[in-house]
Amino acid sequence: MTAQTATQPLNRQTYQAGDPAPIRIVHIGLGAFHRAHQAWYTHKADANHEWGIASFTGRSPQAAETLEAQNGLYTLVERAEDADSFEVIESISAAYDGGNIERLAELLSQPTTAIVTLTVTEAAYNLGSDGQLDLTAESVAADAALLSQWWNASAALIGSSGSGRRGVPSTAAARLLTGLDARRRAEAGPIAVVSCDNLSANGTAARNAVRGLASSIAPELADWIDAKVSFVDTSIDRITPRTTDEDIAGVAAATGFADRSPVVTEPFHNWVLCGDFPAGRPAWEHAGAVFVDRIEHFERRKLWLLNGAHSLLAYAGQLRGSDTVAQALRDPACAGWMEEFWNEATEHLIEPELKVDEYRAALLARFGNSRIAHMLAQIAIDGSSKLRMRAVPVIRAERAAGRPGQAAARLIAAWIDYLTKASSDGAGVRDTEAERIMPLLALDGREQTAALVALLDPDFAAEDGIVEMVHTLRGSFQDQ
Ligand code: CS2
Repeated sequence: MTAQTATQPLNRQTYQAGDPAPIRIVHIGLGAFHRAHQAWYTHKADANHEWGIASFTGRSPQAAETLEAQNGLYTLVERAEDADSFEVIESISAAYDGGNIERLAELLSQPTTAIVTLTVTEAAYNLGSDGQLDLTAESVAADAALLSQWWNASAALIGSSGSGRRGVPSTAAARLLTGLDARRRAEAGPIAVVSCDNLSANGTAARNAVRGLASSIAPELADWIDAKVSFVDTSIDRITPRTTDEDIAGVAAATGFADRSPVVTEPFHNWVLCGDFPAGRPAWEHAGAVFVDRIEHFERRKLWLLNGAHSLLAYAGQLRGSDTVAQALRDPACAGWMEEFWNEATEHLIEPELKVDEYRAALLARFGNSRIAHMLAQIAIDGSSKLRMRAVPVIRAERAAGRPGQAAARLIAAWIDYLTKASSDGAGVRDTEAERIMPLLALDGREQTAALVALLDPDFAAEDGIVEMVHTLRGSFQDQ
């Protein structure tokens, strides 16, 4: 696509947007998905501009700097099979570097701040296979030591007595805990924390991460969290690939605004939420969000059918030479394995309101949208934490029903084959647990399979037949 000369930069003045809405939502994890999802829902639902978002980056400050230069505005490109449509999203009132914990604490100390949303990736919760915070993980241990030091100096994590305080916690849980402690001391009242990451029981996962850290520092912090923080469970869905330079040029050509940070996403969107918002919330239902009393079955449908299939295509597809989801789906072998995996998972998605047939048909169309270049390499990252949610539970459910769970085991086999290939051809292992994975890749044959299966679930390695089944499926991806 060739860009016409963009006529003007994008900001609240050039776009003639109103003043930013007052900040009532704090987000951690300013990335494309957040901007295609929670920020879009808020923009659509908040006609009176009452709910502004302050969005903090996860790691580097760059995304915040780019967005701040545009006063929080960006273009959302909805990419359908036949055409793009463009809309400027106005709900982000401010963007900050995630390391700016003083600002985070300041915002959470305000009683008007009602919600913290999170998109920090599955791996960033640092939970062990028992679902509890892994206090031995290097980043967690470092943050626990830092926060304990601050606490021991002044019985507070941040604030007036902070002179001489050094360092910034790196994990999302530690940053959030610092902000929550400021709220506790300001007596600013209860608040909702809403995880929007692809974890089953993501509200409990967020609680385990934050409360686990709190209780390692001081019991009163954990007690305050128990009394005042509502952890909301959600199932979130919108396929959002990384923005490319071509997308940036396309937005300039189509809109006349030189947006340096547009987001491209599919037309489909879904948000299911379950839990309390003690300090209020936007009417997200006006934008299509659904509030339910029971969410587990919706989570399972999304994590298994969409995300599980994504991971299967990511590993098997790349082993067979595909680069994108749409390409892998056009490969009959990959499409067949995906259907087999869906058939297994569907056995355990029995609630009629899940409308699994419709959901599967819609997924085929969504995955097949070849105008969305969803890179398999992007999906393949952090397989260890993803497969614990996407493959392990399906195998468990199948075995409880007296069947082997072979199609889900194939996903694990594809992951291991992909890892061995990536490490031997020099591409490297892109996984937060790479340091644990790398030595296992030096093992041979069945021993290697057993070790990697055990990394996903220690019980599996001990259970009769699972390692064997995975091992037999290995090496089968390139020959069909
Ligand atoms: C994907 C998800 O990268 C991945 O692991 O499976 O990001 C997926 O695209 C989203 O969950 C869709 O809602």
